[in-house]
Amino acid sequence: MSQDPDRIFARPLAQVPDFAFNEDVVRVFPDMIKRSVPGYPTIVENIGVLAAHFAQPGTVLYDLGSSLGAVTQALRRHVRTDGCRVVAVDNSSAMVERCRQYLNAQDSMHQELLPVEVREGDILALEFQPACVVALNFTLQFIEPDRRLELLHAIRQTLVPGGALILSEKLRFEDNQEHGLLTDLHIAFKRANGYSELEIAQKRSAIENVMKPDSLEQHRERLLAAGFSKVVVWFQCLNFASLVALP
Ligand code: GEK
Repeated sequence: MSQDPDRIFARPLAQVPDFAFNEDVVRVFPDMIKRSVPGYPTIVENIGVLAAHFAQPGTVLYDLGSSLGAVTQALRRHVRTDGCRVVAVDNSSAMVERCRQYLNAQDSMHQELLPVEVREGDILALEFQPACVVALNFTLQFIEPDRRLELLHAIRQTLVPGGALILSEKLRFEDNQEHGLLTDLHIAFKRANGYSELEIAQKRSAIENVMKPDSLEQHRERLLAAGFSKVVVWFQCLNFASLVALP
């Protein structure tokens, strides 16, 4: 499978359209997310490690907003618990189609992996089965802000005792100086990964209407309001963090 370099915003665009998870993005997605999200490979691999800790026999592990299934693959590398299965859900048909190809490739190279089902659909409309692990890896920030609590509530309801939600997000900061510094450092990270000033500026304008980050305080409050009992930050790099929320 091709792993094309991300050049989507390399040329000046007369009008920058809103960012969409279409075929052009799917083609470059592994390169794009690695060069844009500090800590992404570490987060993905360790979601597998964390999931193995929380896994409970006979339950489901969900990868919500699965894109190309990087988290699903990590779950299948690390979790060996009896009777578990993985359900990956994304509402981009281009992502789902390519994700299935990646998972077929994983199946052809490894034995005894957890069974997996990739569904095309809206995670807001999902009928959940009892789950031990739900991963929202950089997905909640793309959900309409006024639907986020409802989704977290549904996840809380579906988690079995001993399970966990793993939530990774880009953060905004309530302190202006902290927000400004971490934003500048994130731009430096992207520059160091080969993105030009034009690419950085055009990507920012494409994404600002579709991706709405919250602060850590908002996440904590909302998770507690959804019925979670404990929220722990297990990873942060610049303005990107991953949390574990316990039922
Ligand atoms: C990874 N988790 O590589 N229902 C289903 N999918 C959705 C919805 C929705 N309502 N809204 C957005 N998506 C992945 C990365 S990317 C994050 C996740 C990023 C999907 C959308 O189609 C996209 O594939 C994914 O959520 C967000 O670990 O690109 O920054």
